[in-house]
Amino acid sequence: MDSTNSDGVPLRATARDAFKIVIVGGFGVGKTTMVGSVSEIRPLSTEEIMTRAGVGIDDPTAVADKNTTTVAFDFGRITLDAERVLYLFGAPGQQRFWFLWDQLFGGSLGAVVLVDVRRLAESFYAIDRLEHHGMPFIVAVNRFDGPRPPLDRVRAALDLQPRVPLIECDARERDSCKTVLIDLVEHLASLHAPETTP
Ligand SMILES: Nc1nc2c(ncn2[C@@H]2O[C@H](COP(=O)(O)OP(=O)(O)OP(=O)(O)O)[C@@H](O)[C@H]2O)c(=O)[nH]1
Ligand SMILES: [Mg+2]
Repeated sequence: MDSTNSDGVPLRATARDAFKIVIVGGFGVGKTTMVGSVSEIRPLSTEEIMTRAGVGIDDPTAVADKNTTTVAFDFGRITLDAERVLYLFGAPGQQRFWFLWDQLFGGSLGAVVLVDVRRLAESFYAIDRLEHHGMPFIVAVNRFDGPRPPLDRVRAALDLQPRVPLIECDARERDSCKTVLIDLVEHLASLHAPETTP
């Protein structure tokens, strides 16, 4: 029997394999936006109005028109094919909720680290935690207005290993987000592919 969300694509009866993917990154880099853009079901989100609890901790200046923040996680779904679905979990970005990340990583196959180049340092913690967990990830630079440094400079600034894919995206565009997820799935597949001998 199909399980149908109130305003979304029904989960196919043939779906057998579910893969959990986490979208992680610093405060206000566009994680909730990405889950909402790409999810085929109305995403579950835990947005709350930002309060004074974040004053002095979070830096809202780079995201001036932002007045809500994720306090637990975002959840969405995308069907890959008849048998496989991705479940997307968007992590909360405010530092005071980072303790939730380790639980969110449980059972995840891989992660997307979403980055705002204006605040690169906020990505360090995400990369550090993923490396600590040994979880494969790719890095996606979310295109905000402002500077567009070349990707090789971003790679150097983040001290990314050569095998970690680094791409650009627009978290507001469904096709762009789909490309990010496909790149992650291809990266995961390449890590599990048997070594070929010349
Ligand atoms: N210009 C531009 N704005 C964006 C883009 N992606 C997101 N935004 C805006 O940036 C703000 C932050 O988006 P969110 O999706 O809430 O960010 P988040 O990473 O989930 O934030 P937290 O959960 O609070 O850490 C929102 O006001 C979005 O409308 C983008 O690609 N370009
Ligand atoms: Mg969010």
